[in-house]
Amino acid sequence: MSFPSDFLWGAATASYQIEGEARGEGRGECIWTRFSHTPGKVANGDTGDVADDHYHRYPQDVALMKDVGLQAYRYSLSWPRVIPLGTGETNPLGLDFYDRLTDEIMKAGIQPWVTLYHWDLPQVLEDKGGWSNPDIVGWFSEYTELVTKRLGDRVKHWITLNEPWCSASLGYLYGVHAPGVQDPKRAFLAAHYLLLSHGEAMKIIRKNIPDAQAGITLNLTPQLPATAHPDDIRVAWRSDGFSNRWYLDPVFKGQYPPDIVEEVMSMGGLEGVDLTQVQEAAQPMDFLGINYYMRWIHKHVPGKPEESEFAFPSESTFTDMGWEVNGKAMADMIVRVQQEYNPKAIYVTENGAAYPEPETVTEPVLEDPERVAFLKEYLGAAEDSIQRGAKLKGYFLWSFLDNFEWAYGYTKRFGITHVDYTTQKRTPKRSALYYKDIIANNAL
Ligand code: IFM
Repeated sequence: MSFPSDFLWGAATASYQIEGEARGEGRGECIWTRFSHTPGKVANGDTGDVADDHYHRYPQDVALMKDVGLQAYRYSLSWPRVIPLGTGETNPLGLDFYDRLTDEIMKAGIQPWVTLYHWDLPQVLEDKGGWSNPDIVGWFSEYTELVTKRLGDRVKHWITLNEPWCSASLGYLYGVHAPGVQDPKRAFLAAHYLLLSHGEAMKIIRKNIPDAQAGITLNLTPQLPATAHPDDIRVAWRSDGFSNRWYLDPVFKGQYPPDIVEEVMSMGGLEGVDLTQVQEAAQPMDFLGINYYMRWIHKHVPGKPEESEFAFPSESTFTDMGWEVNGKAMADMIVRVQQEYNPKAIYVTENGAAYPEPETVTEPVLEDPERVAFLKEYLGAAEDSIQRGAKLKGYFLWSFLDNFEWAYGYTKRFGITHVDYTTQKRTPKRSALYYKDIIANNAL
């Protein structure tokens, strides 16, 4: 099974999950520093203070990427590392770090793909309301101006936001991610100002880097009915509205999905907000990034119109996150997005799996047969989506390194490279060698 000759093979990480040096080198406090240092919020009390110590070890990590043959590397910039207080004074040490990292990546012959925001909001901005404060559109624009001017001579691929559903819903509705707020009104405001910030950032990228390719990354999750029962179909479509269409419709059509808006307004969400503002989110994009991890299958709960239970087939298998392994559902989602929204190009900007693995490895290669099988299934699905007409142009595996998995701390390992958090030793997993072969052959 081979891929188009220009198919791009990459891997992804994010600043707070790997960099470490979270409290030094002039970096400002971010919401994840505050959240992870709050007892009870993260498994084992883990924090990103040290993480993979990538801030100091990046030359070694980039050399490992080169060994695997990565053609592109998606990393994120830490806003509080470059503007410690969110706005105003910049941190030269932070800007120098991203210069050095970008140069190292390019020296290795790897294309740099930068995400502007992968969840490490400066804490001082959260203290002023964070993503639910309309002023954040201006704050984010200031940050975008700074980093696009600084790196735009070298970085030509930009992603504005990573998974705004997670920032808004996990951060402000369920409270399981930083800043740990549980307030539906703030969650809908956060989603709104994330979308507007994306729109402004797109304009700034275009202005400062005319030859840039830019887009947004959404985590898209098929929400499927368990049966043809109208109530199963209804609850599944409602979930699709909240998790997928709430972001797809604004960035492609400049409006919220009408069925969901009605429900949100009736709950008092977005009260007093001019909803037509969301037209600004629909800036022309060169690509859509899709982060794909799982599907949900909904069975309605009699008498509770808004609730559903998850109903997976008995033969389903699951990763260490409890996420079902089902490559076909990813292909279906990519094809659906192509057909319904017609993006110019699609990249899978994250896909991968966590499986239980030891803290310490003594062998030269750690065997991870489940991840190898996972990759085989999902890359087969990626190829299938191309056959079915999707303009899928590349795939970024999540993740290059084991890392800080948010509220799960270091208990979940997604890497194709094992990290021993005591010694910081890196060990390739079999999946890294498997991926290397696929890249070298441009085929499964
Ligand atoms: O680790 C995360 C990443 O930061 C965002 N997408 C999902 C990954 C796995 O949970």
